[in-house]
Amino acid sequence: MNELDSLVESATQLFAQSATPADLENAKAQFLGKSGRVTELMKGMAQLSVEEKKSRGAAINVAKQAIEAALTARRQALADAELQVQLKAEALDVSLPGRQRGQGGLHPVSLTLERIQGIFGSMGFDVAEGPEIETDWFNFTALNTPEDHPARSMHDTFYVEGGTATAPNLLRTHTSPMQIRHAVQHVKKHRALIDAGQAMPEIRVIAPGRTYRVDSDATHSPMFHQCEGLWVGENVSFKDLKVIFTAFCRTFFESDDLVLRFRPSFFPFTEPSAEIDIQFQTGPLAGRWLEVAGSGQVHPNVVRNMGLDPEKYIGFAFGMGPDRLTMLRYGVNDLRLFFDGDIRFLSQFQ
Ligand code: 2NM
Repeated sequence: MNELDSLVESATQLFAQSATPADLENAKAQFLGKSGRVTELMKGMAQLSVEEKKSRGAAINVAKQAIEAALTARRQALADAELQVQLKAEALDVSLPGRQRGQGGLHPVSLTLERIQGIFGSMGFDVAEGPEIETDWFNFTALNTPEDHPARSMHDTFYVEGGTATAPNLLRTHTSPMQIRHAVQHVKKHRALIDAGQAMPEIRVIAPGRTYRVDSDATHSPMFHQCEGLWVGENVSFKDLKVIFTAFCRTFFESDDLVLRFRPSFFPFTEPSAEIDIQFQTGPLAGRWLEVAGSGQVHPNVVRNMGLDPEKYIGFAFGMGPDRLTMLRYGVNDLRLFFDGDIRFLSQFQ
């Protein structure tokens, strides 16, 4: 191999060993730069004759062009490689499934409220919803709760700013105030009938919603749900309460042999009053008495506050906790899980 061929070969080799464009440009300078090997060869022709210069010059030029071609090829190869790396890094996997829009769902307690409304709706009950900030009158006084009753203290009830004889200033501690509001509306609507001594259409209503008490542990949340029921007419009895509430519990828990127990109790707004316990005959809770509601015959003072004559109108009322019903139905043992907002817990009820 002659001197020029080996020069081309060593240039090509050095270019091939250059791993980056910067290395390659350094390698280029060694051959084609101002004091590079090719330039040196050109300078070395100074003493040659014209004829010799011609042939030597042509040969050097061939070698120079070969080196330039090798350089161009290597530049292109490095650029291609760099592009491949970049493409790989920025690759978009079009086979990946797209980001799904999450499927929402109802909160387990909302599912229970819907269930309660459906069952009582099928038995002819209206649904009444109203304010969560109430007046002292609707929340306590109208419900025959005495001025010195502990529930009225700041230890048990959340009071808000303001508040006059009529302005709302407490967070309702139960949904019974809504029963009074509904009854008053109903009586107003049928006033003429009532005054003419004719039969008023019965009041049959449930009041579901959020309620608030100063209380917080595994079984009490400062915000909880209630659903109260009211049935008032001229001929409504405790027997009707037993029939209605038994049918409700058996339907709600999908258990035909579920047994109820009415245990004497006390509420300011009912007389007589009873706690309602249920007992499953089968399943994980079988045999235990579980308290699910309070109930009673509406107190004459409360009937009067509805705008009705307690000598003529009688009724029963009950109040239950949808949160507790949800815990029993699904076997949840900590009430706080419902209100922590953890989607991993809540999504199990969809
Ligand atoms: C309960 C227990 C017993 C109740 C009473 C009334 C009203 F408006 F008629 F006075 N509504 N709800 C009642 C009665 C609520 O909850 C444990």
